[in-house]
Amino acid sequence: MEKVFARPSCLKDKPFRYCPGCSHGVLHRIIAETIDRFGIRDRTIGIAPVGCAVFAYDYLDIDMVEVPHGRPPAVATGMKRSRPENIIFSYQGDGDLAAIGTAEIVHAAARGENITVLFVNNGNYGMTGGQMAPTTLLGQKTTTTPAGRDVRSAGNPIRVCEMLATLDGPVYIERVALDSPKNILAAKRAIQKAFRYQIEGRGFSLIEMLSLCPTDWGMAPVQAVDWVRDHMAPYFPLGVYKDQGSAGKAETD
Ligand SMILES: Cc1ncc(C[n+]2csc(CCOP(=O)(O)OP(=O)(O)O)c2C)c(N)n1
Repeated sequence: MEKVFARPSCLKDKPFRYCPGCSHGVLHRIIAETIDRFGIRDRTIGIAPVGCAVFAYDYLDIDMVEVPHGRPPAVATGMKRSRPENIIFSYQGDGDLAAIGTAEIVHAAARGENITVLFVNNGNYGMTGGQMAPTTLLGQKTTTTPAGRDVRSAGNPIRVCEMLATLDGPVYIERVALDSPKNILAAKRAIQKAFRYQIEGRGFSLIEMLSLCPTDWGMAPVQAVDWVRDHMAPYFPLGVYKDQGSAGKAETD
């Protein structure tokens, strides 16, 4: 009998502790499948800061480093420069990457470091109970914006892909969503491409993933799927913002 499906070798055989409908488990699987696909398990190092990403070490059976809030691009820079044979990816939430770590991501992108950044945009600070993040939508209720985010006091949400795509440093920037099987497959192709570009030495890649956080959004998972499609994606359009390596071969599922 032909085997058509198997657990990725670097995904541990244990249940995820994430909330129902959370996107982190989906992303963990995609990362594990990508590492298996390229046969890079022995030389891949993941970097996770605080935030729900901190649990990734518990599921991905690879070398993982935990770093302070917002600092993954700085740590990734040092690791990649000192050990260029390793494949280095960061796994960052929107509070991490777009608030406390804004300086680090902007400068790592501007320098064009040969690293892969996986950016989980779930519209809030998930781990600490759903506070406003830079990506919280106008009008969106969070624990720190109980009446909805107000532009007069909290400013506008930040579109990270669009902002970083203005820099000369990055090679590849794409925004995807983890809200449907079709979009998850597209996310997998984007992540594979970003890893391939690093393996080929092309430079800095960032994949932003619109992700579900039903618990902190106060929604059922099915409502959260609708929220991503109807509210997040119109403000954060999916698509490729920069791809300077597209002459390479296309990814397959
Ligand atoms: C320097 C520092 N400041 C604040 C915190 C508290 N803290 C822990 S997780 C977190 C928010 C993480 O949100 P995000 O990066 O969006 O990730 P998510 O949990 O939503 O996946 C904060 C503020 C901390 N651990 N360290």
